[in-house]
Amino acid sequence: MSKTRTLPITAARVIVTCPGRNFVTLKIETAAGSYGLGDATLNGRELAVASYLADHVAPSLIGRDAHQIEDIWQFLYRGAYWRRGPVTMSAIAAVDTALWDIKAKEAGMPLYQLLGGACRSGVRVYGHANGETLEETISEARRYRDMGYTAIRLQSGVPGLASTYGVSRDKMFYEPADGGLPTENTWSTSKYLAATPRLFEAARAALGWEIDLLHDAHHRLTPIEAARLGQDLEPYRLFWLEDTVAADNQASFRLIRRHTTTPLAVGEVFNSIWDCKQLIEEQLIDYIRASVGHAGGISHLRRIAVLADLYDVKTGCHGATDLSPVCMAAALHFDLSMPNFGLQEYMCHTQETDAVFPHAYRFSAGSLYPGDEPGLGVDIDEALAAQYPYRRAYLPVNRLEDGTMTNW
Ligand code: EZ4
Ligand code: CO
Repeated sequence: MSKTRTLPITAARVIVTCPGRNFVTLKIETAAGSYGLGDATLNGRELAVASYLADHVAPSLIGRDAHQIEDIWQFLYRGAYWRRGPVTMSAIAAVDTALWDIKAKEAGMPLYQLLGGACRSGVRVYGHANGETLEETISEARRYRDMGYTAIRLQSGVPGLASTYGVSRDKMFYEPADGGLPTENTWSTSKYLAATPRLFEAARAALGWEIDLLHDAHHRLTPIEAARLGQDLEPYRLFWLEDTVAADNQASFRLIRRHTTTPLAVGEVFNSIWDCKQLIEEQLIDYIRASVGHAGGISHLRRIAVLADLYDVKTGCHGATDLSPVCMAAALHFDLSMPNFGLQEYMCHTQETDAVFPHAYRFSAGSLYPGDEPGLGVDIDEALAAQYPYRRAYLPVNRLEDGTMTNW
């Protein structure tokens, strides 16, 4: 019997950089000279995770065996006493992702091979078409179709509202964290509910039925409003309707589900299996959108996906620009290896971001391919990263027209 080889962790460093937007990256180094990366970016709360990692997690990692991914996960989760929450779980996710990166590099394999191998040839993604007007949104959707996308999310300005979630000036890089202090937006559910079915009616007339269409309500509805929107959108056969309600109360999806056959997706803000256990077990959703970066890393997201598979729920990982290329690469290895993969969100990063995080993954004909480099296939150029210091940035907040705070 060969003796088990240990791989002591020698360093765990947090790198904060802002190549157009803020990213927090954990770099774990081993005694063998190998290293791994994990994304620890939590949009608008970046430095909280950076401190959690640098001040509390990193000192306790030194000397541990980098190969013991599950044990380290349990050590960080159970050992903190204080469980779950986005800051904690983003920090654990970064450690977990970096350790999987190391293990795959040590094995000389792309990560998806260690996770069981590819279940499909590539990872189908959806792009984001958006515009101030319905016409502009549809012409953006045509542009995405011309780029090869086979699934497109449509978000449009709402007549009577000055700004809407998902609509941006820069058409390739939607960046909601737009202010050194939170921007105040105004919201009207009745205006939105009137405009949205018209958008999809026009989209089907213009784009036909071959393309998959998606939409994100960004947590702004009550369950009965969500049920109404789901019904009104049924004729347009959405691939999914995302985040209709804030899912704090998982049972609230029973009401939505009772009334509509529009497929439901939720979970980009979830950080553990406990946020979606009831949603999955009662088959109240069709796609679970939890991400590697916010839901405890590859190890924990696999648990969620395995549970989901028992109930015919597929994965639909969050993949907005605030998830770094490290997280995107991790998502692709995960997606490729899971039997119940559904669809992956993909928003390109800026050239500045791609330069800081050189990566092997590539887009082709509507899908992403993680590449075959050992590990995640993504690196960080630390010298370049250091040229982009952190800039405080906040997500917007939202008020009803009478001034009441509501969900953004
Ligand atoms: O608003 O990631 O589906 N994607 C989304 C995103 C979220 C941002 C918040 O940081 O809802 O655009
Ligand atoms: Co969303």
